[in-house]
Amino acid sequence: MKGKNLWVIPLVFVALVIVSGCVGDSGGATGNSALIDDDTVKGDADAPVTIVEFSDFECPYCARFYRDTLGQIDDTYIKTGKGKMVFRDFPLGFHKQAQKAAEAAECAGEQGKFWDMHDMLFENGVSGGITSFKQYAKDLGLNTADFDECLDSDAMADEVKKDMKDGSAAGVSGTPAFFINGELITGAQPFSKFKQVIDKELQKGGNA
Ligand SMILES: [Ca+2]
Ligand SMILES: [Ca+2]
Repeated sequence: MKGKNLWVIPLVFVALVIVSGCVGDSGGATGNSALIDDDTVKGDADAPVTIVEFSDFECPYCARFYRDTLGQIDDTYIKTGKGKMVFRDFPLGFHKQAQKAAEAAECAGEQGKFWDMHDMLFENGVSGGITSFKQYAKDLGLNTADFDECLDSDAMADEVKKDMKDGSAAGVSGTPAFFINGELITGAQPFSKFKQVIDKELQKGGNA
């Protein structure tokens, strides 16, 4: 009798993962902490806890994380120097605007405005495609000639692809996915989950 109910637990787990993230079809080995790469860091570079996010600007769960959780992580850990955040690209193939949106953020990053474009893309959406990304660049006061050239020439395409490849190799199969000092958290989980893992890392006293 007892044994019959055991299958319920893995099923519930799978359901939780599916409802809180955009699921792709890649996958691989477990994560490691050497995932910062060349991507823009938010916060103190020497902060003891490193949060690497793999994200897709077209994934509603990534937008949910941005809306509901990132601000709390920022206030509690990043602004206080305890944590730093690195954003890496994982644009899923069935999200038609996601690749170019990722490139748009990187092109803005070339002008020192990565996080501004990141916020703009999550707040205003990506359905307008390249036309709207160019408008966002204008609204952010970027050099639009340089931005448009960067976006139109696919200058950042390989950088975005490399992020995705690294993510897959580290075990990411959907978005958002996070490595907190190397520990993988998948989906748009509540702040309490991040707090639990980050606090554990802080108690350890630094980089894992
Ligand atoms: Ca990168
Ligand atoms: Ca990137």
